[in-house]
Amino acid sequence: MHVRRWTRVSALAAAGALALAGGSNAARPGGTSATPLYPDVVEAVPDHLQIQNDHQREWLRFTTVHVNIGQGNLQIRGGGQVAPCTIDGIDYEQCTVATQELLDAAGNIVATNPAGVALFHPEHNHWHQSAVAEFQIKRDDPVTGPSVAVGTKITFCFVDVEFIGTTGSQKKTQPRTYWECNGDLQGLASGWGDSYHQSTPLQELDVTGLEPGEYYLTHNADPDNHWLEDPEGGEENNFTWLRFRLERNGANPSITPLESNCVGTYCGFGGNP
Ligand SMILES: [Ca+2]
Ligand SMILES: [Ca+2]
Ligand SMILES: [Cu+2]
Repeated sequence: MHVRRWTRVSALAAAGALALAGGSNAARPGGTSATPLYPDVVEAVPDHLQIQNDHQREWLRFTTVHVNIGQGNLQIRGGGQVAPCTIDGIDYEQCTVATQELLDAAGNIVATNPAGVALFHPEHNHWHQSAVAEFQIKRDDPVTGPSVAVGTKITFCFVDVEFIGTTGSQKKTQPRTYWECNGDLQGLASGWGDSYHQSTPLQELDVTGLEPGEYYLTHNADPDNHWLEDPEGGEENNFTWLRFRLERNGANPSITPLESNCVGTYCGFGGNP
């Protein structure tokens, strides 16, 4: 996997630049009649659920897949400056301003949108986008039930890994477009999914001592709304859940997936090895 390291510029100047990430990076006013094609990010049903024991803790590990079912690519460009930052309570040495670029059918950039911060992730050794999804385990009800485990919003390198269409002609019109975990340009093309296997560091929630019973593993894509998605429902379909049973019959707890609220052909894309 390609890794690009940035030279850190003056920490003070860059920190000032990064502080702008919150809101002043305003969308470019039109000036063109071109219509953007919007991405629409959704979560496949998490798969490969498994309990791992590590240093007296029990971790629920799972594979996640983000899928772009929209007409347009999700394209994110880094800001150029690199400086330390803190995201959701975690300090990172190298961060850069991220900007979503909306493309028209011809591939021209017709609008931009502030997309938070991208960071160099030392454990994965490549660049990630921040707040890609948030995972929780809930009891009783997937929306209103009490949380029994809450993960830090996950950060992720976007690349096109799995094509969700079924025919070769579909693939010709939706080609693989993004394949490097760069800080300066990442994305998820229309019709493509990107996965992190459950063996990847941080694909986990702490379930130490959780009593036997049924629970919901919930996934919320784009929890900080960094990305403009399809105005026709694309912002409303980001929440999915999987109900599962946890049993403790031996030394190690076991997990049985039960059902999900996910509908659509993309739901099963967590199942690849
Ligand atoms: Ca969506
Ligand atoms: Ca969004
Ligand atoms: Cu990574």
